[in-house]
Amino acid sequence: MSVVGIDLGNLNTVVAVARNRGIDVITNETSNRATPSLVSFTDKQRFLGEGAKTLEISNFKHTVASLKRLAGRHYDDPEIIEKELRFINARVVKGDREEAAVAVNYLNEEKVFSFTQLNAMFLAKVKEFTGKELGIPVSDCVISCPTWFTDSQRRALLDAANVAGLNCLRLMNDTTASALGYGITKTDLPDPDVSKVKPRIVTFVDIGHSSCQVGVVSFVKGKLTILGVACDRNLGGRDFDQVIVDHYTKEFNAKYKMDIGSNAKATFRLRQGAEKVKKVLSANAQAPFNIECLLDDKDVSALVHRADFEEMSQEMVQRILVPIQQALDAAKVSAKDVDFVELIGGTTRIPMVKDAIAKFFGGSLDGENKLATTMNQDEAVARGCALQCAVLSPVFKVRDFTVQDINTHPIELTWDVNQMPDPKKGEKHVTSFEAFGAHSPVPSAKALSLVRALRKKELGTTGTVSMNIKAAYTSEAVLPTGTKAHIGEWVIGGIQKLESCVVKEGDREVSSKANIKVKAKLDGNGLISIESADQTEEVVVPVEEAPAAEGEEKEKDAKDAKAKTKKIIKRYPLTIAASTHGASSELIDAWRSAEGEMAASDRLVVDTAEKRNALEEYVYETRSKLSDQWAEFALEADRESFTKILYDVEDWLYGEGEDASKSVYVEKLVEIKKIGNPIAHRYMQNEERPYAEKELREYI
Ligand code: ATP
Ligand code: K
Ligand code: MG
Repeated sequence: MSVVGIDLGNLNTVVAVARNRGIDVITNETSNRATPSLVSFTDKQRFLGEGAKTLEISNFKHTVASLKRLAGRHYDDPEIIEKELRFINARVVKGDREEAAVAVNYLNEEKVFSFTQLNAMFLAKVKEFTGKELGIPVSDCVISCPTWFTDSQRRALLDAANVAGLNCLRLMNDTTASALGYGITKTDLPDPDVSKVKPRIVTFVDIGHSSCQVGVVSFVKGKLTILGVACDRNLGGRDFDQVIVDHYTKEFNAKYKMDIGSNAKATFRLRQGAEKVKKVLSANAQAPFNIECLLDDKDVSALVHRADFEEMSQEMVQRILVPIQQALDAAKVSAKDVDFVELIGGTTRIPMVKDAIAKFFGGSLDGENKLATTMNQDEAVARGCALQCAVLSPVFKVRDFTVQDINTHPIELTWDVNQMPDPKKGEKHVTSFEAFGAHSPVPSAKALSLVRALRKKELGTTGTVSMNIKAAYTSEAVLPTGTKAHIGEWVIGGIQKLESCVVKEGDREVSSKANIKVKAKLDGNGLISIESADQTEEVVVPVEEAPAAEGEEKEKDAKDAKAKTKKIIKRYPLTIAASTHGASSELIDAWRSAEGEMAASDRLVVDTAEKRNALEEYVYETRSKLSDQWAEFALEADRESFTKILYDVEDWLYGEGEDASKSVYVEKLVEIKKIGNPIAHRYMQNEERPYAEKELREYI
């Protein structure tokens, strides 16, 4: 069984696996430890990861980036227009479920794919190259997501994993993954069994390509507790690239009399160049900024000094300190109580960023500081996910390590007390309750006791009624703009009018109400669900006849000892029907079969190219052999006619046969081998070398 951790980055995805020796990062088909998170569509096939990267410019409009960020987002989300579109070259449209989707040309047709599907395509690729490297099919995995991801974004990623055929055991917050990797490998953590020992406080600052996340974490031997988290959802490496782009768009426009902004591809190439410049400046005082044929066949060039870049980025560097302070505040920890600061993510390589963080914690980059670099900043998240997968996997034995995460967005539950409230009696329709507050521990569960008034008219023919429980974020203000507060709705069905719940005045029934016990859970994925719902009633039963049957709880012995009765709580399980942001099982199935078809069609394209290459190779090799080592084993006339046939096949390959099907190439090769094989055979026999037979077999 596979034990895989996937750091699904907005720019790069890193995959780590747990093996007996420890955690290894997997290399992809081009031997890279990080895979570009991209999907590209062409008339013939899809290209995923590395393949898509090579098409980013030539197949500009049909190569999709920012897969993770746009998953589970609403198309009308103002943040998408304001903050995301400039980083996506493909056309973003509204999907069937009003979610963000793209319209691309694929197999000569315009196709719309939701970002859930795009993530599924990409994850399927990750699954494939990881499986190849491991030599076993991959299924169980843990995938990372930003701490600030909302319910709908989390469900989109889980749906994507599901469509890709991955069994995602846990969606793990980025910072928590890094923290687990840190904690489980350190052997010198304070031991809570030793009295008066203070936990170690580490702040993790992860600045990737698109966002910045901070976590303040307390460690003792065998346990980590996330004390506080905060983030800037819109601050990452791409924003540093953007300041260079903005500056040099102006400069090049003036210097070369061009209008870079009018051309999306030119802007994109400038952005790619800017990223390179930014990276060079992390290690050098200056960097050349050259792009050939940027626009109107004109080359552009400049020399960028680190000091200039730092001046341009000053404001952004200050912004990084905001979530750091917020995370400390949430954790109720001061900067001086922090023992170490671990830097994660590519953007923390910028010296100015490092320096600002060092200073914030009372040091400096040149002098003493709290910055620790005990983690691989590019691989820490993937490694943490692989460790979490190992912890969850039944096939692996890992040292016990408890992870206590934290809830970022407070969630309230709302339910209808009464379908038909009577305002004269002061009855209200709904009641609500903040079930999972900000900074409450994750995972956690809450038991709720609800009362649902029953009206005769409601009971209808079935004799039962239902009630709705809704979950929503308490405040939209803390959510990514445009995120709806609504999370999900659960219909609790089968509520009956039990005799014991009827309130009577004499013989007249005044009212009746049902007592309901519900268990709500915020699980390890950060998702809320209603786990169980029961209707309860208190009944008095004689002691002798009270069986300890299933579903019954002993309450307390009734006071009246003479009567020998006691009260018990009877539970009647209720039905739960959930409707959440996740895709329906029908849609998941449809996406799965579409993915299967696309994958098969991609494979066919690759196989066809292989067969075509085999034919081409045979033509060239045979022709040269005919005039060389095979020459004396065929009559001149036969040689000539065969050579002619080979030339014809070559012409066909570059003409009519350019785009033939796999079977046509296979048939053609079989056909010409029928002519070539007897000559090859005679040649081999003559050679009479001990390995001739073997070689011949290989040849045929
Ligand atoms: P996110 O976490 O936002 O989803 P990600 O995980 O894909 O994104 P990382 O791989 O952590 O992001 O970091 C990529 C970013 O780091 C890019 O913006 C890249 O330009 C930047 N980066 C990488 N190396 C350097 C460097 N030497 N100097 C400056 N920036 C760098
Ligand atoms: K990454
Ligand atoms: Mg990242």
